[in-house]
Amino acid sequence: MSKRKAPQETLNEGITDFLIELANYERNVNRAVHKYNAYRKAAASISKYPNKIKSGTEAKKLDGVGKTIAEKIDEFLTTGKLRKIEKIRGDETSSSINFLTRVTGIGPAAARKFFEDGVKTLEDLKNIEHKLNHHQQIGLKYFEDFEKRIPRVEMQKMEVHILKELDVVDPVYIGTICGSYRRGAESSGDIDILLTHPDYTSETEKQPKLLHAVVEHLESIGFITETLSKGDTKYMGVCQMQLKDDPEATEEYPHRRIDIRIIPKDQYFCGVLYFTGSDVFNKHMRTHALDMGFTLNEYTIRPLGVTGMAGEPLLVDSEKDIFDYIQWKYREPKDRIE
Ligand code: DCT
Ligand code: MG
Repeated sequence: MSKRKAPQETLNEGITDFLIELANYERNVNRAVHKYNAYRKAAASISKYPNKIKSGTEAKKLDGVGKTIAEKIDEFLTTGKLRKIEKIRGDETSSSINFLTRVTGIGPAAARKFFEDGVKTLEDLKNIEHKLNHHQQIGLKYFEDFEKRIPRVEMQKMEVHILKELDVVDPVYIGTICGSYRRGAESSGDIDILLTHPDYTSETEKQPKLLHAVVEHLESIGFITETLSKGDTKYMGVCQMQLKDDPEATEEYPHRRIDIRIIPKDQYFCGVLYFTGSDVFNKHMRTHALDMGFTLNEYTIRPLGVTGMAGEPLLVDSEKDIFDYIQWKYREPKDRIE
């Protein structure tokens, strides 16, 4: 999961940028996840709107834009800024906590704790490096690199490279680079890879070896450079595209965040759907699924009985099957914004 969302390059980017800034403030400083979701949802629907918004009233017609957000849009359109944002930026507690959460491994709770202990800046973190856990130490070490978004051309090169190496480990693996890349984004915050293997289904035991074999191979060729966590089904680490694998490159590539998950074959498409996102789209789709009497998550889609109990997982052979079950028109990854 990446820390910072790409700035929106749309007709209404002034508005969507301030909504994302407010969203981050609510999540990181106030730990108000519902408000975070509400701001993200409004930003997502505004970013899809094809006209330049001229008033709060106009914006209010869109999904997820209520009275409070409409008022903020009016203030922004009239004065060119927002008092609430100015206040947040000017407040030391808020700006420090917000800053600290940009380090991977530091969530809102840890950030607040550091702040209360007087740790507020990158320098402060370096001085207490021994008190950071391994994940946070790596976050600090590569802070500048992880702040950089990954250009699509580099994502494409990594995709080719990773899939080629996956084939070396065992040609029967299936791998998909999901996340914003699969949605066609011009840049991505991290690399989200999903794997499956015919020997691994929800009926078999967990097969950590199938995940670890891939990770170890990518380490041995120097692509994966650090490990943040390594579980049975989920790996989090750091990778770097190497100059030897890219003859056209003129300078070293930054280090990038990489997440790899292995999913049972019969659950692969629910996984691909979930990890393609966006997160806002996923919430929307899950809500619609519930309205239609299904419960959908990253593993399965199951019908809900009259008592609200979930039944057996339904057979899924493609992403489209999932849309069909809930009677939704299929949406290509590039259209899965909100
Ligand atoms: N996801 C989700 N809900 C979350 C977090 C993640 O549904 N709270 C899903 C949707 C996207 C996918 O996981 C990968 O997450 P990120 O990497 O955070 O998102 P992204 O869309 O790939 O964006 P970025 O370019 O910033 O990585
Ligand atoms: Mg991502």
